[in-house]
Amino acid sequence: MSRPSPGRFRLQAPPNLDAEHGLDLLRTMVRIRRFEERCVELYSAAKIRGFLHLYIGEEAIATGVMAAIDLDDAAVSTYREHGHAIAKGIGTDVIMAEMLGKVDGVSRGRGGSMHLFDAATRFYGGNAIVAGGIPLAVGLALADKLQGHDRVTVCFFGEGAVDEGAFHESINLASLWNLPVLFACENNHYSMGMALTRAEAQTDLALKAASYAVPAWRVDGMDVLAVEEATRKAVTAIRGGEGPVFIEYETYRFRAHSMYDPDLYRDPDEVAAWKQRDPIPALASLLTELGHLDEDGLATIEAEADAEIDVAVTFAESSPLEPLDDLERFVVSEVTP
Ligand SMILES: Cc1ncc(C[n+]2csc(CCOP(=O)(O)OP(=O)(O)O)c2C)c(N)n1
Repeated sequence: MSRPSPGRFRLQAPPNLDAEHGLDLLRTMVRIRRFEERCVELYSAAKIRGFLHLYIGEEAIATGVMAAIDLDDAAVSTYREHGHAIAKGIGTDVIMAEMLGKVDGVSRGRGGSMHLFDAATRFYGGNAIVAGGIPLAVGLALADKLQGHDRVTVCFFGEGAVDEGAFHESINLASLWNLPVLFACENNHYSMGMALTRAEAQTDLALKAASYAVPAWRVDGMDVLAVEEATRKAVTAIRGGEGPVFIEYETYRFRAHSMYDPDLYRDPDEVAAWKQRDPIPALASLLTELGHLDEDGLATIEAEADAEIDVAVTFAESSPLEPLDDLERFVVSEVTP
């Protein structure tokens, strides 16, 4: 796989970068990072159970993409979705309660880490099935088109999902029917322990999308400003009725696939090289160079994020488990004679 070139990772400032907007992007990335770091602690304390897939290292994508879409646009995600959910605007309190399986969780504690869902912010999951969200996103986009809504659906998935038939069937229909959907492929180069280069004969993912007559391009997923700019361009075209777009955001997860994964398949030098491209210090450095941030400002952003997560954990811990009497609520069964 491609290894980033050594040396300091420098972001290019777009000429019109607004200081407050840059700081907002930084705040969102820090909030996501701190949320997940706290999840690691809670997992070690057995307060979070089951699977836990962390997004650490990939925060620039959720942050940049959500900054480029409207509140009324929809997002569909995967099991690595905490960052998407936070950036979409769901409260960290109700997300944390869901992580702990509590009734005040965003899915009433019935979903946990992989099944965050919130209709109010048009965040349509969290999905444990690789590529499972892609047909759903295309369905949402079809519904918007048929109902005449001027809305876009963003569908996040990993490069591993491009191996799945559901991806190919969905992107084909989206193209054929000219649907308002952004295929947001987060290429972190590994599908569990399987490197992209070992799984796919053609590793140029944009080329696959282009074969369905979908405009497709690749962007540096560690550069939040580049992510936002590319996504804005795509969303403008989609909203303009030009049909779907595919973007490959090149990224890397700094941690193992899940908490159960000993991570023996990645060269530690490769991991270390990608950590040099951490999107958070990269943006902080740029904002500092531009005079929009100093050490105190960064410390404040970090302290605010920590305080927010403290409140979220307190809320989650004090929320009850769903009462046993509710066990059969929302369970639909059909008895055939
Ligand atoms: C249909 C299906 N096949 C296999 C799995 C097991 N599985 C869970 S995560 C994963 C890796 C997917 O990698 P990718 O789509 O690149 O996303 P990433 O985990 O890298 O974010 C696999 C194969 C699954 N959940 N669903």
